Amino acid sequence: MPELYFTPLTGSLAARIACCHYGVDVEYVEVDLAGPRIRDGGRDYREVHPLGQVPALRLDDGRLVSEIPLVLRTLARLGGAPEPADPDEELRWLVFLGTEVHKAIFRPLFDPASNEGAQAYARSKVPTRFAYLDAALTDRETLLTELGLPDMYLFTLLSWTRTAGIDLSAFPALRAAFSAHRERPAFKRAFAEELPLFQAAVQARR
Ligand SMILES: N[C@@H](CCC(=O)N[C@@H](CS)C(=O)NCC(=O)O)C(=O)O
Repeated sequence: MPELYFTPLTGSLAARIACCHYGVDVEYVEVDLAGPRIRDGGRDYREVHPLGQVPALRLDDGRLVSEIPLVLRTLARLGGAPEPADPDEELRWLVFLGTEVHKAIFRPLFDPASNEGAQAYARSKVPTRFAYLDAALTDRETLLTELGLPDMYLFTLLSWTRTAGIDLSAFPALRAAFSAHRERPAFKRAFAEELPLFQAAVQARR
């Protein structure tokens, strides 16, 4: 069975949503990013992924798949999902979310090594990036013509907005898509599975 290395409620949540949505059986292996260590047994996670980042997916043939766009696409294929109707559009959204939103906005806001200047820079990017997403979602709830991988990644990123102090009220379509995703069974289940793990990890750090 493939192994999915994850840390609760981080970017790897998108991968768990994909597993739930496409019915992919994986063994979940929890990583404490502070080490980074594999929580059970304490092995240095960099032996698995030299960058120490989650998600990472160990396939049955031993290959390690990393980078959220590829991890998600690989999980969709493992689950037997049809290829996307417009693969370029899927790639465009996954890369946009990874670079313009995940790394440009949330990383500087959450990284303990960040500073006020980096955080102000990240916040300055919110209006244009979120307005761009809002415009794309104005007459539909999904970034592609149907529910797909970009929505799983977007939901994951939006689940951090409250903690990051980002107000979604100026982006009604984005907020509506977020609310709709929250009710979808796979999204709901993945979040519900990770929340107690997240709370336990926070507790263990105290
Ligand atoms: N480019 C990577 C970024 C993944 C990423 O930033 N994951 C975060 C959790 S949300 C992480 O592992 N942070 C720890 C680190 O970067 O050292 C991807 O797409 O998978």
